Formats: sequence, structure tokens, C-alpha cells
Amino acid sequence: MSGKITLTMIKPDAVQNGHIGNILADITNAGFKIKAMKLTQLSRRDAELFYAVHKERPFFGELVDFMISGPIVAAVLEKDNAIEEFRNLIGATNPQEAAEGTIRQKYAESIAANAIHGSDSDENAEIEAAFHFSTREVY
Ligand code: IDP
Repeated sequence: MSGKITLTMIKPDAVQNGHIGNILADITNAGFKIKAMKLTQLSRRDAELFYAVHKERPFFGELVDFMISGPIVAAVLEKDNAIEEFRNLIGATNPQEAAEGTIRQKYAESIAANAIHGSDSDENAEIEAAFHFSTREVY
């Protein structure tokens, strides 16, 4: 079994469309514990740093513009096998390909405005949690 934490962001589209409550309910009903959480807004520099791994991709500019377009909810979540379990809960990157009942299938608008982020590895979960939260803010 791999690690116990993942980092999520409820993205600006889902916050703007009033889905915070429903998404948090899906997350906790799936057995994740919230270890840290905040409503915040990324600066351009924050978003460029967070998504630096994608900086050569053609959609990088669109992704950064979208991620800074409004507030987000960042959270550290805990569950056994957190990365895989959470990526199963949120569904495929493109909501048109996301399985029935997944968060992206239910709440996302498009492949860019796709409602929610989930870390893709244990190592990145630690890096992304530290990006958003100090150790004192993780319970
Ligand atoms: P993931 O979030 O499902 O792990 P990644 O491939 O890591 O998907 O892409 C990061 C984010 O970049 C996606 O969640 C989405 O917001 C955005 N993105 C991915 N592919 C595209 C695209 O083809 N056009 C626009 N935005 C994209």
C-alpha cells in the first residue's frame, strides 16, 4: 500500500459554480479525512510554480490564467492508498471521459476547467501540501 495523503484543490470553476459543499461531501463520504483546508487565491507566480512541470505544454498559459481566475479551496486529505483512491474519485482529466459518478463527471466544465486537482504521486503530494500549508496548519 502506498502513502496516506494527497493534496486537492477545488478549482475556480467549481468554487464559482457553488460546488464546494457537494464536492467536500463526496470527498468525506468516500472516506477521506480533511487534515488541512483553506479558501485562497493563487497569484500568477504561485500557479506557474505549482504547474511548473507542465510549462512546456501548449495549454500552460491557459491553465495558469484559469487557476488564478478566482478563489480555490486547497486541502490535504488522508486515506490509505490516497493518491490512487482520490484519482479514482475525481475521474479522468477530460470530464467527457470521466466515469459516471466521479467528481469531474458531475461538476467539471471542460478539460481545462475540470473542477478539481489531485496529486499524481506520493512525492508530489508532500511537495504540494508544503506549497499550500505550513506544518502547523496540517492536523
Ligand atoms: P490531472 O489534473 O488529471 O493530473 P494533468 O495532465 O496533470 O491532469 O494536467 C493538469 C491540468 O492541466 C488538468 O487538470 C487541466 O486543468 C489542465 N489541462 C490538461 N490538459 C489540458 C488541455 O489539453 N487543455 C487545457 N487544459 C488542460
